[in-house]
Amino acid sequence: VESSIPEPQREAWKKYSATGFKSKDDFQKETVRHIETTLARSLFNCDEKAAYSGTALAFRDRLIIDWNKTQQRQTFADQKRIYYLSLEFLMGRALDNAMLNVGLKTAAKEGLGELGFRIEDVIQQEHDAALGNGGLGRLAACFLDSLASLNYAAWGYGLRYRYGIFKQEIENGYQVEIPDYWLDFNPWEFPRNDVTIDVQFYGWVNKYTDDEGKQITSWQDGEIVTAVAYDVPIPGYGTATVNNLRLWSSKASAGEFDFAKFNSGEYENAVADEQRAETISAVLYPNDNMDRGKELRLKQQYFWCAASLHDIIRRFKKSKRPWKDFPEQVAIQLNDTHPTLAIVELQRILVDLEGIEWNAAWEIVTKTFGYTNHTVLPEALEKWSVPLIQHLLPRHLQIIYDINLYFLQQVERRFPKDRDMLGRVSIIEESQPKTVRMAYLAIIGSHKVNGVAELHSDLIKTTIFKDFVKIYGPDKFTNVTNGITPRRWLHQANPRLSELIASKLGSYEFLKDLTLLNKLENFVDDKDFKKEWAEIKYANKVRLAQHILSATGISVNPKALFDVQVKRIHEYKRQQLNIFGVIHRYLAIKNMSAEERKKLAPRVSIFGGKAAPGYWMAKTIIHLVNKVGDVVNNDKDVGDLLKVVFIPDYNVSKAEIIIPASDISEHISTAGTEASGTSNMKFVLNGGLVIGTLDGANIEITREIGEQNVFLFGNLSEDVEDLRHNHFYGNHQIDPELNKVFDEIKKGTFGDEGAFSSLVSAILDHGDYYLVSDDFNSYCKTQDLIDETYKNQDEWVSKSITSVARMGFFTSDRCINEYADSIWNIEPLQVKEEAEVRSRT
Ligand code: OAK
Repeated sequence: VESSIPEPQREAWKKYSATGFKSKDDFQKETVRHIETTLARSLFNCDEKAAYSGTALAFRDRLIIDWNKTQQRQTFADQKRIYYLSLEFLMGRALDNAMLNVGLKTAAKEGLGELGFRIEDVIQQEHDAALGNGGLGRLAACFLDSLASLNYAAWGYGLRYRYGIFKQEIENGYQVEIPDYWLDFNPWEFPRNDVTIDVQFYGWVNKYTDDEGKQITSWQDGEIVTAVAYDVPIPGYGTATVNNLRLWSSKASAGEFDFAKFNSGEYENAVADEQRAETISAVLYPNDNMDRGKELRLKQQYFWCAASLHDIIRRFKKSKRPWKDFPEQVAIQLNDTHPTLAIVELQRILVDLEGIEWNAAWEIVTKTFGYTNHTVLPEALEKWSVPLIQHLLPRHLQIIYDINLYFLQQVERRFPKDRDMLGRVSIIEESQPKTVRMAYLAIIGSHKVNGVAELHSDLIKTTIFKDFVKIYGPDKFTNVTNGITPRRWLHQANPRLSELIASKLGSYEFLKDLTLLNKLENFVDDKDFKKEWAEIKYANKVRLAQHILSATGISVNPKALFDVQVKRIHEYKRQQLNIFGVIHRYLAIKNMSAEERKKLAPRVSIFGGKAAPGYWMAKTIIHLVNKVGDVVNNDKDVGDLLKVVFIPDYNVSKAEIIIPASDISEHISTAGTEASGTSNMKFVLNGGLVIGTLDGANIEITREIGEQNVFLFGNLSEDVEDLRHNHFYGNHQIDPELNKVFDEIKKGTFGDEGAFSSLVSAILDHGDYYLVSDDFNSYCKTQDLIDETYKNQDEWVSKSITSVARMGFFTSDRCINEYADSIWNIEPLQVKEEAEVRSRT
């Protein structure tokens, strides 16, 4: 390609081609230039916001150079690419990450200092990119970081929501939702106005025979909405790879914006059409682990799948390869069932538009897709109503029925005697109205299905998908235990700990190979090291205490044990168990003598997390936490012994402050309900200990770091069914200590008891589905054990160091390599520039 350009032109380009800054001076020059010209500000009106903008623009320029080169390199290499389709990418802030990944944070820090700014203040000006709800979206963000850091040729595809997850405020103890408009200044995205794809909705299916006698199926007369690409550069750590995250924004198609209407004076109608189109990518649905089945959500899903697939195919076609090579060039990973329509869309393109025979097309499809399941909760499994799909995507519904027909024929041949099997595994549920079971469609259309932690992967094979194991055999199902990126969750969030570790290990190489942490075990008895370790935790707690004071007005003692539970609020995650435990502790303190009180380790119970706006129980839990806080925090008998704090608006950038400051974090879901959990990994990697049930990745964390370093409690997942049964048939006694907690709530100690009656009666009257009462006693006893253990600080710090040393397995780098190996069949691209040493600080 390059040789087709005449020599003189090439020379001229090369001479002026951007190289990017490499020093403090160049960074300052670029930043000041952006502030003065791009932003039209000066020394005299440059506030922190402008300093952030200038810095971000300078780093953005720096990234673009490597980004362009990466894209060129990947095109020339002509190898297989990975496409990660996710409706959520919970990225958080980008600037700090960009600085660290290109190895120029120190230069920026000094440079900004000389210009009169503290780098921490500048970094904090950035608005979080909060295009996700929780675990699933944040996992996608960690994966992008690992894919780039490991030099895989990978693209993320998502939606460019105008509004991310809502901002949470607390008023009188209640959650209030505020829209998150985040695009006022976003230097990290590049609108590609020339990269557009027209997506069709509605219309009807025309089947006919053409003049040459060919059967034609055409989906026609639909409404067209245009997808416009916005690209976000994803830098790898310590490598020249900068991958791409492509987010689609919807707008009225040029044809659709009705100029006839416009000219005939129907201005408002013309504008209304335009707004309807733009609505598709306007807002992220704020439900975590919950399916709501809204028409606009289905529109979002198809819009995004269709745009992404057409884009992928356009790229594939440039290689001029035959269609059968498609799965050798393209691997598409479905992040849960949200992108399942991509399976149907690819089959439609191959059969209807490319004229490929059904079976040959279907082979291409199934070789291309992999499906990751992220939950077994029934209320989260997507089911779309057949009439809705019929209306919105008539051709796709036909194809779904055909896929189902061929699948069921195959099943019938294999299992002629199992008469119920067909009904059980059918993609179509014979309900009123009929629904499409998206998980079944995803399994049938993929070559691999994976869960996200060992227990979870076993559970999907033995419960919700067990018939499919019979049909396809066990090899189609696999496990890839989740991981987290140590760049953001150790190096960026906890720079002092990262530095201390590097000083002992001799380099920052552990950030690329996390198993190197195991060398820390050599220092578990090193007094000075332990002292520094403890000092860093303390400093992080001081920082969090400052945040708590400014966000809530509550003053907490950083010497107290910080007990943290931050995650989406959900009954299955059991924040109610935690707050009942806190009330139990409060009552115990009230009953203690002065002597006994002296012996107790002071504690701060910290909660954070958003409730879905329509999830009443979750909102009630938030309300109770805040009301308990009001009482406990103002009780003179209690003083510093117990504080209860709800940190508003938990998000990625708050997590970066909260996680490094925890002594104990809570991962206490009903066994078998939390697919993996990933914050458990982040807390342990930052030297916090955990209290947890034998659920999700807690089990593997325990295996890696040792049982003596984890506070486990509660019933096992294999007992859950029987326990629920006992509740149902009245064979169950409520723990007397828990009853005392309920009595206190009913007495009105925490305000109007009616406000919390639903929480109490879920347990007393409605079968206690999440088994709070079954686990309460063991939970409280384990909390007492934590109090005892914390008193021996020396032992505590040893546990902390040992645990960190053994966390190597939980890097998302390991996880991505497993996907590459067992699902995508792809190797990383060699990157020469990697030899160029980057300072990495
Ligand atoms: C969200 C919407 C639909 C289905 C699942 C989710 C989700 O966030 N699941 C979470 O995925 C994480 C990443 O795999 C897991 O760590 C969490 O346990 C799981 O709840």
